[in-house]
Amino acid sequence: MLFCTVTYAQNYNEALVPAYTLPDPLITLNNRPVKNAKAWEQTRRPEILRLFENLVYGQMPKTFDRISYVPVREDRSAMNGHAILKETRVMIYHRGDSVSIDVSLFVPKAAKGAVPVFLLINNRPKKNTDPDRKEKSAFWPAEMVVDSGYAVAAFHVSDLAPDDKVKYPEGVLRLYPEMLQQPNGMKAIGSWAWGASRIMDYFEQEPLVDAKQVVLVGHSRGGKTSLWAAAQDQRFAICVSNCSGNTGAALSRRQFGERISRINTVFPHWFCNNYKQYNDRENDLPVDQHMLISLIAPRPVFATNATKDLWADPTGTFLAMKNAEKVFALYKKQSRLPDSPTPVNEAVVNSALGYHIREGEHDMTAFDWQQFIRFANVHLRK
Ligand code: GTR
Repeated sequence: MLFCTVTYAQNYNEALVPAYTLPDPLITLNNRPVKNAKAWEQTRRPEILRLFENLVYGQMPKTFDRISYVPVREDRSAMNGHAILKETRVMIYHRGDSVSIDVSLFVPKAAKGAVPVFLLINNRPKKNTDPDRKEKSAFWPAEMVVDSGYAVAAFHVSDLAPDDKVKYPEGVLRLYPEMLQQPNGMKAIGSWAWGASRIMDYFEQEPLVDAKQVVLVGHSRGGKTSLWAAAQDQRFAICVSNCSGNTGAALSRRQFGERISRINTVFPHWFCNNYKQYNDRENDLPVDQHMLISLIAPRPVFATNATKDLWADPTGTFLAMKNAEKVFALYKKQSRLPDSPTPVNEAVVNSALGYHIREGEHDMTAFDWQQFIRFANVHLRK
């Protein structure tokens, strides 16, 4: 038997980053400068959104027949009496078929009125978001978030699309099978992002939470998803993208750590088929990831990295955030990111574009969540 191993040359040496020119978020495809928020919203933002839809993440379905919110469980003395737990099944019906998304929501018991909520896109095993709190994980430190006065919620990506290159159509895409034939049809990451928006639909009619103050959180592949969901759906108030790396918050053109060719080969079920044209052709893409972050403006974005996670290109993430600043500036939203990457473990939160690099591995930890809460404290009114 012949074993064939494909190796991908990965660069971890800053000196070997090739020279590159980023597409300008403020120059239209017709070469016109974008000078104000109106021109951004009317011309350039839709243009960039279409490019990401058609070339990277794939289009999302715009309609469905019906949605319903089925109460599953309510426990008014969860977390030793500190929280109300509400479990709900969000059911989406289309063309005689349906998908269901289970959402767990903890709301501080002491809250008066609707509270802001952190929503996690869970791409790790379900035990990380155990509603019974028998298992506790720093990946979703629900008690800590509730103690800070916020509600906290989670759903699991597998309810929308299995994270598997063969099985990914066995979720939302069952309702929209035509997308599978389209070169710009969404796959798993689009399906997960679509799910985040359906949870937003639920929040809009859930009296315990303030749907105008939803902080969407994702880690790694979930962090790619949180950015794409917040870019698409302007109802999300804040986006947190933790260690999201390639095709997340990191610039592709730097070709540092993971590259487009590698992500499309190992995870062919994440992005649309058109994206594969850009394998080893980063410079031919009319977008780079600073433009994805720009689409979220003027809403605050917080991105993170970890010192040992060079795969996700921390410097490229910081630079993507820096290169989105001028779009936020159209809205007079100040970025206080320094000119060069921040010192380890020092979060910049008092800024429309927030960032930290944490000591340690590719992960989402209590330290990360403490900074998300600080960031929300600055940008939301509780
Ligand atoms: C890696 C992948 C990254 C990131 C990560 C994760 O294998 O190359 O892009 O998504 O998985 O999701 O933890």
